[in-house]
Amino acid sequence: MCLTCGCGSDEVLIRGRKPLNKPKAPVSFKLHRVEAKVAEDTQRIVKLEQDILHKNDSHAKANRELFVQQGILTLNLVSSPGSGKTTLLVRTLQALHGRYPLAVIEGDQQTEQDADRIRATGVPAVQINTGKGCHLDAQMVERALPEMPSPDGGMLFIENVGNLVCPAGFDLGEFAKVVVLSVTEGEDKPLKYPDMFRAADLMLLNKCDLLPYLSFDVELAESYARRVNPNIRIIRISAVSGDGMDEWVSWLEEQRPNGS
Ligand SMILES: Nc1nc2c(ncn2[C@@H]2O[C@H](COP(=O)(O)OP(=O)(O)OP(=O)(O)O)[C@@H](O)[C@H]2O)c(=O)[nH]1
Ligand SMILES: [Mg+2]
Repeated sequence: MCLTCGCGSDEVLIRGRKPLNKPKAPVSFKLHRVEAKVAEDTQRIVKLEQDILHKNDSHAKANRELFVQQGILTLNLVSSPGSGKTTLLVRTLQALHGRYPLAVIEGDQQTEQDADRIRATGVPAVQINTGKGCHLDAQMVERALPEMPSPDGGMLFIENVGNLVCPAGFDLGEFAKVVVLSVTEGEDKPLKYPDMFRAADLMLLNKCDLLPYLSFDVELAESYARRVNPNIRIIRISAVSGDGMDEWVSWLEEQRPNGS
């Protein structure tokens, strides 16, 4: 259980254990007391998780209402650290600059480096540092919004903290989650971290320029993503070479409230 983020699970499964030796003595009274205490703690933790998610959902609802009112297409970019979210965003903003009002919220545990990279494109960016936190939540986004010009009628990109687990559970009020998987991470990530790929509408398979140097099997990775989420759309892309950028930009434009 991660109390920092409330992403704990009661579905923990430990595989490949040695068979347990049956205790010779009957189960002691002490063991019953330990079991009762564990059950009580589990109940308390589940309640805490429910409270955290309930509170998050009410802020997410308020954010979503605001985005709809102001005609802002908001995307939540999620991935492992280093898959290329900021590099992709910089290139995307360059492609969209001057066509729509744009803004970015950056999430990292520490530093303002990603927000600085975004600002260098001329697009306003607010950096949220989560400290020990491993994801953004809806209240953080709500607090960041008044700190920059609202991109009314345009697009707001939220780059989540690099983490393929916790951000899956937190609605920020976005229109859709976009998961970035880079080809250096291995094909198996959709199967190992299914919640994230299930929560996303689109997967950007990034760093495709590196494929000639790797043994990464693109079809296999895509079939794994579709196994956990049959409706996921996939775009092969490279933030460095620019391949796939046109398809990604078209996808973004199709998602706008008036679809252009
Ligand atoms: N070859 C190649 N490198 C890339 C591509 N996209 C990003 N990179 C490199 O990958 C590294 C990480 O990129 P970032 O954009 O900082 O990744 P990120 O997902 O924003 O990282 P965090 O914010 O730390 O989670 C940098 O060295 C980028 O230059 C790509 O398409 N191809
Ligand atoms: Mg980044």
